Amino acid sequence: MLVVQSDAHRSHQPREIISRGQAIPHWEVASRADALLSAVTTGGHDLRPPVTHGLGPIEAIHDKGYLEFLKTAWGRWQELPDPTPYVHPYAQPNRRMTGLPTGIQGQAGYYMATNSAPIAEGTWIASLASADIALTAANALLSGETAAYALCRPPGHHAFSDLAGGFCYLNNIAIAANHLTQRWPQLAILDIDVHHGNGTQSIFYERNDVLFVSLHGDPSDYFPFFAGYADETGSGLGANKNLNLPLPKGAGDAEFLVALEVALKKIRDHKPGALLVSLGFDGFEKDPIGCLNITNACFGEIARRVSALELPTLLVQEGGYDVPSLESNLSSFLDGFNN
Ligand code: Q9C
Ligand code: ZN
Repeated sequence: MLVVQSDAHRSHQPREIISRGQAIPHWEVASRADALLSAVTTGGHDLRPPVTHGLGPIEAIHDKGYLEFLKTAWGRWQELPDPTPYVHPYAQPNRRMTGLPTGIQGQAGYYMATNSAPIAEGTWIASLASADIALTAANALLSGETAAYALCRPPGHHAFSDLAGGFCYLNNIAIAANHLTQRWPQLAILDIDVHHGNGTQSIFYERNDVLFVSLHGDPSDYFPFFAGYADETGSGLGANKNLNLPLPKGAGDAEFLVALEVALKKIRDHKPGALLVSLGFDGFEKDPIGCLNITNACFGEIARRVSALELPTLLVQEGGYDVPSLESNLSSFLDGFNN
């Protein structure tokens, strides 16, 4: 399979996130990409670097003020008294107040939905490269490849048009999907990361061209908490073009595969010209922040069923935090996809 990857992600090394009021080491680390790359090299896949696409396709999805914030936040933060090397939000807007402040401290809260997407010195550069990886892999489908894997880091599915969150800054899969609508007027996104793809859902919620289907841990007691419920089905033109399949905490292969069949039927009925997959391995049984019990073999079975749709398919890397098992989980998926 054609794989797009780059080393640019290394400039994004935020040290910690705030979890339950405590600073803990960040889960989304550079060694994740090394482990995923090992699977690609041992599998003998065809590696290529990303091509720079500029801001055009990114501005088609993201708010201008948000992009300006991401680009300048770290430098502006350094001008605060006693600056820290990572931008973290302090006060955030909510149901009762939503004004847009001018200062960096207030803007950090305005543009960051969670305490788990800090901005390091190289976050902007790495995020741009990650979006370019998805776009370059998308272009491979335009040139006739039947499948491509975008080894994106940082991940993207929790990023909204104007919000970073949950380890994500730019929504790589949304940027790539929007780019592909020039060629395929009907697309589908299947999100199998253990967390609901709240950013992606929001971006396409009122569109009828891009169907969004997500399998994830039940958000009633799991991140991202405020979206991912079964009654979120799309609105306006997008009515009935959003499907959430929340799974109970601890669900395993059998329950996941039953939900996957429901997802695949919804996708077939939409008649997409191509498919994009938000590929997370954090549903794995040993994932340190997961809530499901998916086995290594099941990732291969998921891939076999997805590839049986026989659609041009773009695989976009999202989460997966048990670093020692990432290589074998990606290998299982890529092997299943090719069989
Ligand atoms: N105690 C992705 O998988 N919550 N993002 C972490 C740790 C945030 C996951 C809490 C999880 C975000 C792309
Ligand atoms: Zn995740």
